[in-house]
Amino acid sequence: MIDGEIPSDHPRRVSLEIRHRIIEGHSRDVVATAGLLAHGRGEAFDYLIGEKTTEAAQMAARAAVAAMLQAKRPVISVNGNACALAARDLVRLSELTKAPLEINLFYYRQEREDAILAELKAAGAKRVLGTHDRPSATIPELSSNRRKVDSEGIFQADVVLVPLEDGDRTEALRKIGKFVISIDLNPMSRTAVSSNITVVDNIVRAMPVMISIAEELRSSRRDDLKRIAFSFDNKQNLDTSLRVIVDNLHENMSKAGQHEAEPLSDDTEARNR
Ligand code: PTJ
Repeated sequence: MIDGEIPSDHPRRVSLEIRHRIIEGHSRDVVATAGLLAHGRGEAFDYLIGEKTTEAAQMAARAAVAAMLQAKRPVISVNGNACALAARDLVRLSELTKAPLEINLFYYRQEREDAILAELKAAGAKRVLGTHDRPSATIPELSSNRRKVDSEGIFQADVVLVPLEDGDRTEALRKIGKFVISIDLNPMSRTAVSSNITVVDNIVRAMPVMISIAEELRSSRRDDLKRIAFSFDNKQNLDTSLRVIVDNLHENMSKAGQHEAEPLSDDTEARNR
């Protein structure tokens, strides 16, 4: 699909192009059917947040990268949506932070695992954990497919980055003592609320930000990284992100109010009838 069908001056071009990446990912088995719906929810929150990386997200990304760089065994969990939207960036962040990529799917099918593995390899990944031929362990707190994790990956990890995650899994990872970082456009989701650090941003924008922070911080001292990571206040971060949404809504309400107050010309009145 479909480049030619989105005019270059279309006001929603960027959002539509991202959407098409998800649709194409679905046609290649990378994205689950439910992933299309999850993306729609993300789009709605992206609209509310203003479709840009907020200052709060920038600070969360910094704390997140510091947490990954100071970790002894960081891991990046990859699902279908994350892979379709950010495969190359996931590989690059994995290299910079020495956090292996682990495929972990809610809607598991062997075809999807194969498709995601192929996509990550094509994006430059040399080693991918979580495939069916690897040693696995289970997270007892979880009943979904995601309870199965790689014995050398999430099972042993101290810090786990879970972009676009469902709430149960984040809570389960916290229960077994993992430090969880998520990327989630919805600051009210269970994932956002139960993570140690939530980057409230679109994964498409958040990943390049995290990569450039990783390039900047990667030779920092461990003590400094720890200070950045563990002094982060996620509750305040989520409150600030919600505040951005509320302010955007207020701004739009006052714009709508101005339109209402403008008298209609005769032409407009006739058209609206
Ligand atoms: O590939 P699988 O089988 O592991 O399934 C992946 C999905 C995403 C379908 C699964 O994890 C799921 O159902 O997730 P949820 O519970 O719908 O949560 C996804 C969260 O990601 C929601 O809070 C969305 O707002 C958010 N989200 C969606 N798109 C983006 C996003 N956050 C950041 N960037 C996005 N592009």
